[in-house]
Amino acid sequence: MRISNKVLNALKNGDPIVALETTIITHGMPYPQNIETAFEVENVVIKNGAVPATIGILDGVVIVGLSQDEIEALAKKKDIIKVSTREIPLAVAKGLSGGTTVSATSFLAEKTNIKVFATGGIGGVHREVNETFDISRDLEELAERDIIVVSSGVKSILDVEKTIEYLETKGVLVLGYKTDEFPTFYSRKSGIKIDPTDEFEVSKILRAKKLFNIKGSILVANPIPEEFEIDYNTMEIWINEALDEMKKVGLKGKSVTPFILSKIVELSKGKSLQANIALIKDNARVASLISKEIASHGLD
Ligand code: PSU
Ligand code: MN
Repeated sequence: MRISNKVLNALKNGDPIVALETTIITHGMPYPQNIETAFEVENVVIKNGAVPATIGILDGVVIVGLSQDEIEALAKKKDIIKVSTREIPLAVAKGLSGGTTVSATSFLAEKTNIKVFATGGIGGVHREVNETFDISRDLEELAERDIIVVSSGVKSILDVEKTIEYLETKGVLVLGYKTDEFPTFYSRKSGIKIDPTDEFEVSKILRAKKLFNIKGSILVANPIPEEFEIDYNTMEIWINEALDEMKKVGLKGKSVTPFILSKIVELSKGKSLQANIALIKDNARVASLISKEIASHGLD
């Protein structure tokens, strides 16, 4: 495992750091928007006064704080694997390259002592869970880790209500960033009420959590900026079409989410991609504000 000098310095000085995942680059977006977005997201973090730590695996080496060249190499590589926590040792042992999912990135960020992580959407309970058993490792990992994840909620390709229930069972606190409604990625709405919060309160909650030694991550759900929101019903049509296509192809397991994502980009003629880029940049901004607030007060 290698930690970049920039991230090492920030850790030593107690500067705010924001972890970023790479499955979004390797499996979540097409080339070249994936690389452009990765760089733009890092710039948003820097502009908002924090240090970006993009995490991924290159030729069997886990890297916390990928350089621009390394991000580019990752985005262009063939045979790149999607790495959730269970695949970290596999990639290391085989010398493989991989994009780390929310689960693997949370695991590695916590190992490095990074407290805040920004992503687009986390994985969750799939709509046909009764038949498929498909529940993302992300949910278990968030329960076992102690990190703050900023995401735009979860995509409505998932069963949103079941995902929220699951997070409750597993002890993951779900809060809305300046909203009392859980967002569903492309849409700011879901009809599901949650407690609203802001960066000041999140940093206080973290200190209280430490006081009582309560484990489990906090999911801060930040709704997509209004101007990029996609109408819920239009999205529903595209999602159902993508799910039908998936069933026809007979896909299962870890290729399900990447397949649906790329299908929706196709069906929406790129509109979903623009939304995806806008929301992850805004999540990086909110994560930076939270990490700055935590860094300025400490955790004791
Ligand atoms: N949802 C998105 N974009 C993504 C992902 C999820 O809108 O890129 C990625 C994330 O890396 C997430 C992973 O951790 O997919 C979840 O995969 P699965 O559903 O197979 O657990
Ligand atoms: Mn799955």
